[in-house]
Amino acid sequence: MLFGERHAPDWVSHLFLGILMVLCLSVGPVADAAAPNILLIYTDDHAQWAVGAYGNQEVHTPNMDRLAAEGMRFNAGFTKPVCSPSRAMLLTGLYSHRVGILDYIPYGNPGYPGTGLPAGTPTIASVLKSAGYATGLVGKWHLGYGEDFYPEKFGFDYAEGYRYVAPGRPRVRMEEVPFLLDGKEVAGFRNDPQHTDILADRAIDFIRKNEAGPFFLYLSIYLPHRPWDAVPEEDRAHYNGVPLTVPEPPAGKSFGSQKMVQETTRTYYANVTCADRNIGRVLQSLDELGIDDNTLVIFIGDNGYCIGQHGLHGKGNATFLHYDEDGSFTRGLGSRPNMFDDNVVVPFVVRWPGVVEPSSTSDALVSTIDILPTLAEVAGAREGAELKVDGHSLVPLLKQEADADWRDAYFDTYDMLYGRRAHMRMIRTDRWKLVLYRDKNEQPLDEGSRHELFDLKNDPGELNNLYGKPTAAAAQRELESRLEKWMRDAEVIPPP
Ligand SMILES: [Ca+2]
Repeated sequence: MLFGERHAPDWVSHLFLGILMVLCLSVGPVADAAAPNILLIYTDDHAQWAVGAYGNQEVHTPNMDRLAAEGMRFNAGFTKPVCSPSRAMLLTGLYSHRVGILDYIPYGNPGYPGTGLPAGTPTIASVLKSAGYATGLVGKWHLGYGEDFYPEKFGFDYAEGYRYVAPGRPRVRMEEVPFLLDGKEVAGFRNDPQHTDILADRAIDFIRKNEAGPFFLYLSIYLPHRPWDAVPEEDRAHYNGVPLTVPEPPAGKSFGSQKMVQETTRTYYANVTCADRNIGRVLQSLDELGIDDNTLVIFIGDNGYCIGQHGLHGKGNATFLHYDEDGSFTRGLGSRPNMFDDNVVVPFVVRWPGVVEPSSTSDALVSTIDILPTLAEVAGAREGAELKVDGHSLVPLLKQEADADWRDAYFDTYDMLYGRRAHMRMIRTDRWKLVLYRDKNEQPLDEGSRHELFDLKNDPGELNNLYGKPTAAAAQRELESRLEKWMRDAEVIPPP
């Protein structure tokens, strides 16, 4: 050995210093040593009523319940009632109309081509990356198909498990779009009963590789979105032969078969439980690595779901629930665009050890648009703090600060573009919900009877429409005025 470590000449240490400085410059900012890891879990089409921690005694969700027991459960966490706009809001902190994503993004629809997150849009991933985080996506993306919309273009160092359209690939049917997994295209992945287990394996692998932290992992689980066949038997076993509580049909209506509503609910719960079991595996990996105390975990559903509530099956673009005599679900009764709470208020839980009081709850009106500013603050990300977003940091609520100033009304839109068209504009307070149906030029429809006003204090099920009724006239006037003002302020744009 020419140079012992203790006797290295000065030029060697200078050389090393130089190399270190170059390395520091090339890897970008170094994260604050105290910045926690962030695990953001997003389930798909997951109703708040299908989580034990929200009072359902029949669904088996011990791991979601654990997160609520160790963290804060938000009872009024809002999002969009369908996939793509919900994901746009979550990742950008903006109302989704600001990035041109109004409804779910279908693949290959000639009337709606090239839709996705606009190039250069800052996201949670790009903000945290700028603060020195390793960033990863495992699972569903649904913010555009093809090269222009790869997650890597929006701040993710690593992404897999999403529908992947290779450069130059000819258009194929939606069902035939392959998934990217381990650098390879995988056909039919979504129909593999093990697919959620495989995604959890990949998530655990990412966590292990980045255990030194800080990391941001967006674990976007495909369940309990249909198709519902792709679930291992062990997850179904919780419900075999167990009678389940299901909604009654609305007065004067029939579901055709109450037994089938039970069967549908049973299958849905099995999918929820598969998601839950795999969330448990990922949480356990944090425990085993000893980094659970330094990892902030957020669990949210991307939109809610109805199986019989309001006589519907589905979400913001739900169809009327009815089974034919042979037991098959019929769509012949048409769709019902809506912004019912069952579809826009979702499971919303934050576990942040040492900061959030275990088993705490909040009734504040919060939203997925609040997640980016929250995480920017938690990570000390300067870029995030300077971004103009629609949401607000949840940190004062999470710390239960007595003087936390919070919104007293939540506003949002949903534009249903496929099947039936509908353009809904909503204001929701603790007590009231007003939904105005606009035409494409932002004028109220002539048939004002479609508008909805619900007194949630006396009618939490949103069954009794008070719009135009003299008893609610004062509330209606005030809500309409606030909603009109918000629409101007938030630049709600006419749909295409
Ligand atoms: Ca969804």
